[in-house]
This record gives sequence, C-alpha cells and structure tokens, in this order.
Amino acid sequence: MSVYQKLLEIKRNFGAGYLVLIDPDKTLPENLPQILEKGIKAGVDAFLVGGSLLLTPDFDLYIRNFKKYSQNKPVIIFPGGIHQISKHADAILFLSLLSGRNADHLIGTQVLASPIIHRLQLEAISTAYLLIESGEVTSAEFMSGTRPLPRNKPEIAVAHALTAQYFGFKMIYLEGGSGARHSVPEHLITAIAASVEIPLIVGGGIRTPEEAAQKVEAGASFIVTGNILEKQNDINFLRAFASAIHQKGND
Ligand code: 1GP
Repeated sequence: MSVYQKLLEIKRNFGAGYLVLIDPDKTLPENLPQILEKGIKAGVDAFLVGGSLLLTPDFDLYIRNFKKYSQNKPVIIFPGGIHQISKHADAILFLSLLSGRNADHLIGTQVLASPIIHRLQLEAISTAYLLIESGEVTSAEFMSGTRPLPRNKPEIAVAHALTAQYFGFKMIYLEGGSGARHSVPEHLITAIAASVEIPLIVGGGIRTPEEAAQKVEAGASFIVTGNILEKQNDINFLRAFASAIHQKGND
C-alpha cells in the first residue's frame, strides 16, 4: 500500500489524521529516539520532516536515523528545497507553492527534483501548498519570496484550491507558517472543503486540542503541528491532540 493510500485509510478510519512536523534544526539526531517515542505514544499517525530554512548539513543521514525510531509510522519529507530529498524516507510531499507567483517555487525546483526522486524511487505525493496570511511574516513566506493569500477573502483561497484540484493535485496544504500568530481560520477551511474533494492538510500555529478539533470540524482532513511535540512534555496534552483530531475513532 502506498503512503498516500495509508493516509486516505487513516482519514477513512478516524475522520482525520494527526501529522507531526519535525524540523531537523530543532530536533537534534540524539533527541530523535525520545521525541519520536513521545509522538508515537501520543497517537501521531505519520511524521513530516523538513523546513523552509534548513541548516542541518546531512539530511540523508538524518532521515536514515529517523527511520530507526519511527516504528511503523510513515516518514514523509516536507521539503523546503532540493537539498531535502532522501531515499530513506517513505514518501515526499511533492509541493508546488500555488498561492505564490514565484516560478521557481511553482515549477523550477520541481523540475530539478523530479529526476532525483525518480531515480530514488521515492513516492511523490503531489500537493498544492497554499500559504495563508497569519498575522506576521513567516519563514515560509520570507524564504519563498511569495505573498500569502489574504485570510479574510475566502473566494480567493477557493479559486486557488479549485485550481489545485483541476490540475490534479492529490492534496492541498493550507499553511499558516510554523509558529504562526493566527492559524488558518475555520471559515476559510469550510469554504475550501465545500468546493473541493481532495484532502486538506492544515497546519501552522495550532496550539491546543480544541483548536485542532475546530479545524477538523471545519473540514480539515489532516492537522499538522510542529512546535508542540518538541516543547510539550505532558503526554496527556499530546494525547488530547490526537483524540481531538481522531474524532470518528473516538465516537
Ligand atoms: C508548519 O504546519 C507546520 O508547516 C507546523 O506549524 O510549528 O506552528 O505547529 P507549528
């Protein structure tokens, strides 16, 4: 079964899935065993690994290490650039920054990455990446040199989401940006979910289980948190995240 099919199965079984983003700059290799164990105990469904600005020099080695401790949870690269590709991962989100107008992030980097991904036989999950305005300039916005979509103009976001679907993308990632002051608003998720059939990943600045549940209720298929796993040592708080997201599984 492909990683994409596994993700769809998680959505079918639980209503929505819980993805945790690990930034290699923030989680040092020596801390991986304990951080990943914490995540798995909390009920994480899959791990994303990457970052828009990555200083860690050996990404390939990092992913190889990562796989030692991720048990049966899929490890999916969330690339901030062409240097974030590894044969040791289970899949890669093949992103196009569709909210922007920067040709490099729409198509240029992807053309450079595709032959490498092909040669490594890495599963590529085509994903439209939509940056949503979140109160301040995020790393993703600055590093990509693109403006986010306005958070209070759902018709603009819906037009981009429909474009993603018509292009044949398999998923849409609605991104507030790591550490976003304001997460992606529910009204925007609802408007997009009502217009497209493909799964919606929502992340950036989601800080409480209640907030995560509201995003799922609004129509998110997957919730991503990054900072929480690293910072939070209370396993019950993390478990509350997973159960808020796994709504069907808990009914
Ligand atoms: C960024 O959505 C992720 O793509 C994670 O954001 O670190 O704010 O949880 P946070």
